[in-house]
Amino acid sequence: MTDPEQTYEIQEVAELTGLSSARLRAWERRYNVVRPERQANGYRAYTASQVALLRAFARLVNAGERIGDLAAESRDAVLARAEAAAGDASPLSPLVEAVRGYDRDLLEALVSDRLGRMGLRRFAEEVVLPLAAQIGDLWSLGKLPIASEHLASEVVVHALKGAIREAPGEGPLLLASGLPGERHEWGLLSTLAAAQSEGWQVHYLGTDLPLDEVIQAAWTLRPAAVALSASDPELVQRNLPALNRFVPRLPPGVRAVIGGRGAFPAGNILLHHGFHLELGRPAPAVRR
Ligand code: B12
Repeated sequence: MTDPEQTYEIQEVAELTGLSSARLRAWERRYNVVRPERQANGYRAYTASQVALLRAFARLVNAGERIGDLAAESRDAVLARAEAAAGDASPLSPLVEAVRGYDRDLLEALVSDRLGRMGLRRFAEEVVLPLAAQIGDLWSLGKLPIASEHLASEVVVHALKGAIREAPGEGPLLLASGLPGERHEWGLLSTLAAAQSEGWQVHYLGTDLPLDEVIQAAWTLRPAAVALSASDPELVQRNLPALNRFVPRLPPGVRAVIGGRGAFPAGNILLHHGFHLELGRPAPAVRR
């Protein structure tokens, strides 16, 4: 789930931490909070564990601490305090503890409780997405074994799929799938949860699906839109020849949408080939 080779540019880090690029540069210059390597083109290349550390700093600064004081502390002390602060305040901490303890029964019970109380859309936005970030951070910092992440994925993905299927909706049909080679489902399923609450009728085909299969399903099911998800820009590059031919091969009038963090670097090319980058609200005119 985390790739030690994977690096992030400063705009991505700004998005992931909520710290502006200017602030990231200032913290590096004045306090040496993290010192990213430089790519051949001179751009900063942050590792996943540096991003996790910056998130810990950001959390404590948002809680009123001063960056100058924090920078003087050891990194382990900052991480421990950020984690404790998150644990005290966060409604997620019981879930994280269940993940850490490999306690599947408890995790399932907590997930089903949150889903029941919050409804699918809020559950996706307020539990699933922050939990993904927290689990990703813990893993990057070597504080969570892969088996714990797998347990979390099993439970969260199962809950999202079940809830989407339980209330299928009656609006225009939205077919969805992850690109060939894609294994991440949390982001797409959370997006589908939001789409469903806006009136789409969602049909999730699964992830890592050949694009020909998606086209074939579209001809059979005649959706109003098809949504593809890609977490990694390299995956988009690899699939680019098939993506470039994708939209004209769909039945006429079907809106093709591609999203996920991997889609944006190739955004202009994808737009040029007929993709939309936002799902949008279902137009009543295309309701079935
Ligand atoms: C769980 C997990 C896994 C699980 C996934 C299981 C499952 N069934 O989903 C497994 C173990 C399979 C996995 C594998 C890997 N993972 Co992983 N994984 C995660 C983790 C912890 C959470 C899952 C996740 O999907 N998160 C991302 C979601 C929440 O965000 P998102 O996809 O961007 O989606 C948002 C938007 O983009 C949008 N969106 C998404 N799709 C779509 C589609 C449309 C149409 C629209 C409109 C919007 C939209 O909706 C979401 C809400 O805003 C994250 C950590 C984290 N911080 O999130 C890492 C993470 C995603 N993984 C990562 C990596 C590097 C990998 C591996 C390459 C590791 C490896 N060396 O093998 C492999 C790749 C496998 C593959 N081929 O896809 C990196 C990705 C870095 C990047 N590319 O930017 C992350 C961020 C961890 C990190 N910090 O390095 N992983």
